[in-house]
Parts: sequence; C-alpha cells; structure tokens
Amino acid sequence: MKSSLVILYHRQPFDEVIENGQVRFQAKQSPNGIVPTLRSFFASVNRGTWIAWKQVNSKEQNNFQQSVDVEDANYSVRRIPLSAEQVKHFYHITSKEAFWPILHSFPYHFTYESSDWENFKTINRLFAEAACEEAAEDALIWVHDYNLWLVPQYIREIKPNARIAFFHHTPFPSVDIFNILPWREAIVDSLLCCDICGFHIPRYSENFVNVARSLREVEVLKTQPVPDHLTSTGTALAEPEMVTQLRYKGQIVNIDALPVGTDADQILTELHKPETQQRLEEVRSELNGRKLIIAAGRVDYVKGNREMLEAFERLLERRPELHGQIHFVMTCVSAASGMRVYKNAQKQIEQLVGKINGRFARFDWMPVLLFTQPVPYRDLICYYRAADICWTTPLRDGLNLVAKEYIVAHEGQGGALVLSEFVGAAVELPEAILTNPYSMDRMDHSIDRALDMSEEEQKTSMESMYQTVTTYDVKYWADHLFAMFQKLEHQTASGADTDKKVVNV
Ligand code: GDG
Repeated sequence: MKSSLVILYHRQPFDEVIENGQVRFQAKQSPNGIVPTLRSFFASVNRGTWIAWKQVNSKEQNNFQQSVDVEDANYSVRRIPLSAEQVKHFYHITSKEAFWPILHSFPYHFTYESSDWENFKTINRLFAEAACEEAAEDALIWVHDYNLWLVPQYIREIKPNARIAFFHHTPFPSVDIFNILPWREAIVDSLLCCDICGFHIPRYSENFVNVARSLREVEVLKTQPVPDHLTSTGTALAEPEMVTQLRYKGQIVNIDALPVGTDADQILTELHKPETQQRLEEVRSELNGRKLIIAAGRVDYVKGNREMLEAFERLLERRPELHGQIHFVMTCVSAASGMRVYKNAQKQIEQLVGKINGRFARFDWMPVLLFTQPVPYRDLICYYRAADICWTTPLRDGLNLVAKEYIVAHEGQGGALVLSEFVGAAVELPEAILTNPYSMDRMDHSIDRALDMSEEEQKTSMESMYQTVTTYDVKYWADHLFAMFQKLEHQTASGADTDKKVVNV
C-alpha cells in the first residue's frame, strides 16, 4: 500500500533491539528531540513512510532489509543502504564541513576541497527515487533539512505534480554568507521546486528569499506582517514582515516560518510521575542547598560550550563566595566517531572542564559535572526542574529546544533562563535573559543577573515564557503545518493547472 505522507529525515526513527538473535524495530524510546515530533504526524494519516539512510557493509548489502515495519505503528521505514565511504563523504564531510558552517554563519570553518558534490547528488537522488516509489498519487512528501537539499528537484523531475514541503531545522544564513557555497544555484533551484518551504523564524525565511532573489528572477507574490508572537522588535533576530509567497518558472512557493514547539504535555506527564518525583528529591538532596546551573546539548562548536565554560571559570574567579555553593552540569553528548570536525571541539571542552575542576575543586565539591553520554531522559527532566538557571547560549542555533524544555519543566514557577540572542527561540522568548555569547562582558553580566534575580522577577519572566511555550507547543506547530498541507490538497483537487499549487497562508 502506498503512503499518503512520506517523511524524509536522515536519521532512522527506531532503535534496533536484538532479542534472542532476532532484530526488533522499536520506536525510539527517548521522547525528546525532533524525531518523536515528526513521527507523531503519522497519527493523522492512514499510512505513512519514513525514509532514512542506514550504513551497511558489503556483506550486509546482499540481504539488506530495505523496508521495515515498526512495531505498533502505522508507518514503515524505507532505508537507503549507504557504504561507510558514502556516509563519510555525504554526512561527515560535505554536510558537516561545508554546509553546517555556512548555515551557522561560520565561513571560517567552511571547507570546500574535501566535499564530494557528486556523492551528495547521488544520495539525494536515491532519497527522491525512494520517496516517489513509496508515495501515493496525492501524497505529501515532506523533506527535512539541508542534507536533502536537492531532493525536491529530483522529485519534481520524476513526479511533476507531487506536493512537496521542506523544513529547515538549522538557521538559514544571510545572502552574503550563503552565496559562499559554490553549489548555491543548484540548491536554490531545488528549494524553488517546493510547494512549501519552511523555516523556524522569519529572519531565516527572509534570508532565503533574499538568496533566491539574488540568484534567480523570482517574483514576490505576497508579503505579510510577522505574527505578534514572533515579532520581538529590538532583538537580534527580529523581522517586522516576511515574504510568504514566491513564483519561479510557474511554481508557486509558499514560504512559512514557525518555530518547532516542544511537547509540553509529555514533559509534564514525565515530571509528575512518582518515580520522577522521587528522583527529583534525590537530586535535590544531593545538591544539599547548592545552586544548580544546567546546560544540555551536543558537542558542536556552534553550541558555544567553550564560551560558557570560560564564563563559568570567570564567575568562580569573580565571586569566590560561590565556591562550594554551585554546580554546573553540562550534558555534551559526543558526536558519532569519525566526525573530525567535532574532535577538536570535544577535546577543548574536556580540557576546559579539567582545567576548571583542577583549579577550583575541593574534596567535597566538583564545580563542573560533564556528561559526554546522553543522560537518561528522566534525569534530564529532574535536572531541568532542580536547576536555578538554564544556560543555553549557542553562537548560532536554528531554534534550541532545550530552552523550551527547561521552561516547561518549571511550570512557570521560578528559575532563570540565560539564552543566546542568536538562536531562533530568542524571538519567541524576549523575557529570557538574552545575551551575546561573542562578548565576555555580556556573558558575565547575564550569568550574574540570573544568579541575583529576585524570586518575584523569576516568577514574572518564567510565567510569561511558560504561557508562550505551552501555547505554541508541538501540537500548535503540527496543526499549523497540517492546515497548510490541507489547503494545498484542496487547491490540487479543485484548482486549474495554473493555480493548483497556491496556498493562502
Ligand atoms: C537541531 C537544531 C533545532 C540534550 N542532551 C541530552 C538530551 N538532549 C536533548 C534535549 C533536546 C535535544 O537533545 C537537543 O535539541 P536542540 O533543539 O537544542 O538542538 P539540536 O539537536 O542541535 O537540533 C536546533 C532542532 O534541530 C529542532 O528543529 O532546535 O537548532 O540544531 O530535546 O533535551 N536528551 C537526553 N539526554 C541528554 O543528555 N535524553
């Protein structure tokens, strides 16, 4: 049976569990991150397919199981088998060493020579072909992230009437930075084949429109004021209005900007479980009255872990009264081995943590606790709730779900969020302590401010942010996108050829 919704995301949505020598495909247990959010979209369709890659060796290639049915789910996973060499060049090098630094406005880290564009094209084509084989005639094909930038164009070539949506999880940089990519025209031509091109915030969509206008003769059909909850005039990523519709070579491209929401209900359910409450008590009793700062994320130079650790070291220098009175818990999950771009970042973090602990630790007090393996989800929720401060100050980040998870876990009661001005979530959360991770002064000032905030101030800002994240939660995001997809469907079913792809957003 063909699928009415096909989602293309590079990672598989399940864990392979081996039991009695048999492989079982179990939906990923960890409920946070983006995978469960995307998976939840299948609940609204009869049949869905998820397309991802899977690394295989030549022996496994022979009897590779291309399609997998996930236990207790109404979707299957179509896997693209890739050799270690293909993965290395597609994901570890071209994506992470060429695209990632450009997307995050780090042109200095951009490496062109080692990139393998032909391999990137081949793999994107394999994804597009698989999507076309799996999709029903009226299916929606939803492509995720820059790894699959060329897929829309390949799908259009095979299925000219397909409904194609694309969502960027990363930032989309300004035209001056994006145009450094030597393959910029091919990427933009492909994105201009979409019916909907989605981003977290209006700044990114405006950047995309400017790139498209710099490279191609696109026609702007509609511009709209940015919705109130994303305006935040005066903040670094604010935009007053955005283009919402373009036309290029007869294709109507609807431009959408809405930040992914977090699953607030799910976090609250976990938080209120008796086992979680018990664990929370343990965490609090281990803290024994000390303050807790939490930072959660992956090893990545864009996440600003070095800048945070350096600011923490300066804090301990500046305020000796905090010695023995504060813990900084940093979960900094290591990247897959072989990602040479992250090796340095990880080494730097480990060295800095060693330096700070070596300098300040006492027999009964370790200032920084670093976890390089994911901490269990329940523990993470307890750390969030127990933490006086969440410190999340990437140099650049598409959105930053961690900030939203922390707010939910506090249920509007106390806590302080120190948030980078350069993450998408900052436009929704102007009540946070916004800071500039490029400035030592600003970083120092913001962490002092978080430590010195009165209970009343904390309550006021956290209550307001709780309202925001629980209103614009993952359900809001999903409903908004489904409404857009449906408008597209109606137009396709009823419209004449010329306007069949028009969506009024
Ligand atoms: C990309 C974009 C955008 C972290 N440490 C642990 C752990 N986590 C979970 C967090 C959160 C997720 O990982 C991280 O999400 P972010 O949004 O912060 O960042 P990326 O993974 O880089 O995601 C980003 C996102 O896509 C969505 O579009 O927001 O900008 O870069 O959910 O809770 N989870 C567990 N243990 C840990 O130690 N269990």
